[in-house]
Amino acid sequence: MTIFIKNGSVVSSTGVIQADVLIDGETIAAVIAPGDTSLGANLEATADQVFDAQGKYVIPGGVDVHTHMELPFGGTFASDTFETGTRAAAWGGTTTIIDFAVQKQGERVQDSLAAWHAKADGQCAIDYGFHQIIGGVDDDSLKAMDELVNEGITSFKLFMAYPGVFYSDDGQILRAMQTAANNGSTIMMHAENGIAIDVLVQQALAEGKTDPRYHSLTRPWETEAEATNRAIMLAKMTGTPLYIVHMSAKQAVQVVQQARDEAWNVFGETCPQYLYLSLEDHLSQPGFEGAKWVCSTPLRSKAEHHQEELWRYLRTNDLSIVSTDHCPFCMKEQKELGVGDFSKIPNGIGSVEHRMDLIFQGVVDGQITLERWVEITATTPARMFGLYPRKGVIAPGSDADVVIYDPAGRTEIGYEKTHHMNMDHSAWEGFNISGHVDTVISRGTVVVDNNQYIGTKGHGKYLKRGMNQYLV
Ligand code: DUC
Ligand code: ZN
Ligand code: ZN
Repeated sequence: MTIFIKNGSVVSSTGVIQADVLIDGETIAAVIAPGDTSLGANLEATADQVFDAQGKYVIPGGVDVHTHMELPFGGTFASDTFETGTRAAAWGGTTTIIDFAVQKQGERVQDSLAAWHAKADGQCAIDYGFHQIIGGVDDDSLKAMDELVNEGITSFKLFMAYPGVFYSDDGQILRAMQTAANNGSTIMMHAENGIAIDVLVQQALAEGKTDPRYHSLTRPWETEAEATNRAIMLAKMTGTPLYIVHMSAKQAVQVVQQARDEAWNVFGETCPQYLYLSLEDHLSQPGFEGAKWVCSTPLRSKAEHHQEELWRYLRTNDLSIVSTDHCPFCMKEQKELGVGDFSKIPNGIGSVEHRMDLIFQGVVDGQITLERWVEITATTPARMFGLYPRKGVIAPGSDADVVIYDPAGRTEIGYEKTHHMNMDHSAWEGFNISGHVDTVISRGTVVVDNNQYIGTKGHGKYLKRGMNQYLV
């Protein structure tokens, strides 16, 4: 099967060129400049399928390195399965996800990984890999980290938040970081001071402050900045690369910036919700509506100008990646668990379908360049998590994960409109994007075209990953 994409503007992290793209089987066969007939003059005529991308961008499929399909959380499970979540991702131009296998205290890491394979294998519409959450750092789980690296799981997430659930203390973090430094893997950190947050939460509840907005007010920016600094210093002691997930506070990113200025291997990630949504406009909506936007780290105050600063840090590469932290919960029977007590609202927002569009809007708004859009949503995620150049770039030999994106199109995001995630609402209701995902190709198979999903469950393959390619 060959596919010929003609007349498009092929976008990479380093530039935009007019070129045709030839796909042969599952990989990119050639990127052909206008007038270059060295591969034959008649490629279009002999191709099995032809797309005319005149006036459109041809980009590598999105790589979302932070999703939580079926995550057990707060007495329930994230509402997307690997089947529904990866289908929604495909709709939105994402062709690779990396999800988190979850080990809790007392569980064998290898068993938790097997459980994640059991959930995902044979279910996915697009390719997928795993990070491993270590929720119980002990001799056995540290040993397992070495084993997993040999199986292509090269990143481990620890939590400084959620005491009694996923939380690791500083000694545990240090030991896990020493192990990672030794085996070459990357530590991913949920950097919030969970011990302090728990005190603030109990005090708020005792004062009758139960509405969803108190979720943010009990997780002030200091709890994120303090934990970020502590994580960086612990990582510095061990020499392990450190990737701070879902950053929302500008003060915390400033700490990352300082470490990067020292050429330490510290990297920051943010998510679309922190670039667009706020405490005032979303989390503070009347009644229980704000529960839709309860996630951690929390949405922050618009008045404090975090959003502008996060965009700026994306331009300066102090934030390297935008992923979603896709963790969807329905209002009914899930978010509702926290009626009358914000601390019982399951934490998470569903965005896996909308990341490429939402960040393209940043290009339209002049926040980032076209090249930077591709870099922070596809190329850097692939390089940071050992998938490059198989993923994240349109180049001969790379997997044929390609999106044809129409900058003249429109995408009206909303539950009744573009929504394919397994949720009963959209956190992005009413967002209108100046751009549209027209065609999505996953490893040489067209999975979305003409506003139709034509992919199949089980097409997506498990990805064994290499090491972080950004280390200095
Ligand atoms: N944050 C969320 O919003 N959901 C799941 C876990 C997390 O860290
Ligand atoms: Zn987290
Ligand atoms: Zn997460």
